[in-house]
Amino acid sequence: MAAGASGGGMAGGCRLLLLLAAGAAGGMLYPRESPSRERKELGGLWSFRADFSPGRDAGFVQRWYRQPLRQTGPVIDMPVPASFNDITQDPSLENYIGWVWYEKEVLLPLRWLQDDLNTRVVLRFGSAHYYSIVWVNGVQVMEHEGGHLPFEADISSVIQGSPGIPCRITVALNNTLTPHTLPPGSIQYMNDKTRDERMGIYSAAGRSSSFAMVQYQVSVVGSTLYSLSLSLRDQEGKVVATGDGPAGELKVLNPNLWWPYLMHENPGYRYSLEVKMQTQANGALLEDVYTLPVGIRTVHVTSTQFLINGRPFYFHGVNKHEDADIRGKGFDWPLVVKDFNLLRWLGANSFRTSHYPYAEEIMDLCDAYGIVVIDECPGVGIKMSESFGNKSLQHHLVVMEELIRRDKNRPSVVMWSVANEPASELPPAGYYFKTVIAHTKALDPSRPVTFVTDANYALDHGAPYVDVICVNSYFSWYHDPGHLEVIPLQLTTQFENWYKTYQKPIIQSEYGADSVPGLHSDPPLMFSEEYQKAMLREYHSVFDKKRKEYVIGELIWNFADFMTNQGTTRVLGNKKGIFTRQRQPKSAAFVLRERYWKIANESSCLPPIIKSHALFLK
Ligand code: GCB
Repeated sequence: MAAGASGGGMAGGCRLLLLLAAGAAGGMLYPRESPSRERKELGGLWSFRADFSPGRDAGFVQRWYRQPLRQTGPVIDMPVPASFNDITQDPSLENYIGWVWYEKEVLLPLRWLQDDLNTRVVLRFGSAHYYSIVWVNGVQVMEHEGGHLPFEADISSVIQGSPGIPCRITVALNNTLTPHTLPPGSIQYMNDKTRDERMGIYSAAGRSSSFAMVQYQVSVVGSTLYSLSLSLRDQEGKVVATGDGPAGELKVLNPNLWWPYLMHENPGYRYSLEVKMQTQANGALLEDVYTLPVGIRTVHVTSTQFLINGRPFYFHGVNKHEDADIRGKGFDWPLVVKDFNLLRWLGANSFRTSHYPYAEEIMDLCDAYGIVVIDECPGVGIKMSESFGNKSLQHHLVVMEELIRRDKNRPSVVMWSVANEPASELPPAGYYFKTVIAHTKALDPSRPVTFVTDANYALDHGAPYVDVICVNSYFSWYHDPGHLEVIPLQLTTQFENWYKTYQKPIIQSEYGADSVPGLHSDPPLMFSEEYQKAMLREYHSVFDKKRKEYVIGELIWNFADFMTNQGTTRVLGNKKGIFTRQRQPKSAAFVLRERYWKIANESSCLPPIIKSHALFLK
């Protein structure tokens, strides 16, 4: 199976959103309820059918979307959000690649279905991996390429005028990856009779002085004659600035800045920007209201530092995955809150969304708790030379547009990552990353841009274009396995080579070792908990020297164990977690916890912070 295909499924869930006819829908806002907006969650059990026909095309030939799915053949219950691969006991589904069909019949409130109320009904998917076609009552309403990012369509004309009839939503979903998808992939048919060697691949601006200027831009669709008013409220509900018109600046006196967790006693401060639009339709006054949380902060990169609100910020954090037992990749509130509690316990102030955008609800909590995010697009595994061609490049640009459109207003997002470990030593990588990074900066000039490299510093064609060098290395694991003693020399050399070449700050964006929980060995041998701890200590002693110079962060690989394709380096998945897949700490978690709290206490101007098991206080 191609790497990445196991993420198949409707992970982000789908949402139905009611908007007024002339609602401020530009920019595909996250569906928040307001006096003018209602929302209906569509998660839960859906009917599901995988298309096992030889060409995987029976669903299209027989037009399964024209009737209830159960009438086309056998269906099973499938929870949404979740990965369909991980739910059943059927091995043919676990490794299934191709078209699968989801369907749900929904009863909508009567007032949504009347066509004379100027209501707009929008069907929205948070994430569906990888290619989706959606029908409502047999009418195709949208098509979207790419997982992890939202897409939506106005379905008012399809459903209005027929009250009482359930709204049947049918989704055909294809998880096939090709050299031109993001992530790229390829399918390998296991019908080779010879044995050979195979490779598996895989709105805000701010300042810290006595006032801040918040720039805004509102786009309105569906009306040209409207009035817009904006008010910015602080957390006490006091209006601190007002504005009108579709673009402008709000001046905030003595602003409360958005600070990262552990850098301030009140991290994650957000104002509420209420946008009100009024218009006339058919003689009636229509009003649409949307409230956006807004943080005020600045980000700057120098040749040796990463500054948030003018103060040096050191990333002591993790890389994560949206992954858990049973559900696979799928949004889950208990898991999300557990993970944030573990981040707090650990004293982590940041994470990278390796290797794809995470659910918007997770991003909301990062904004609220002050967890700093390096927001990564699904550009993982760009290894084949054909994945650097124009077709892939154009798609990559579109994905960056979708990601920035979704997350641009988030104070927690301090940097975009356009890829993870591409084959950036290949010559076409130069033009490719120059273009992707320039496009990203043009879309969002306010944030630095990077990609995560594991290429040799002297051969990397993409590194000249990044603002921060993010480098992954697995000394004593993938390189010189079992030899912990190589770490000090190799890691020091790694940092010095990158810095002397580029004079840009460096984040160790991945380092790690697998450990099977409960496996012990002294002296430390690979896969034991002791080996993982010893590897951490060796890395940390080098970080401590270099963070006095230009190393600005360390992100452990990985926060928790996670499932992968099978392989000789995998023991029921990747075991580089410092927590198990069930979120219990391994010995390494305690080592990291001591370290992160120590760094937080050293670099904070606050009184010593007490380690706490409590929830984030909000
Ligand atoms: C890496 C990748 C990450 C893998 C990790 C590993 O370099 O970026 O996706 O999971 O190594 O443990 O193999």
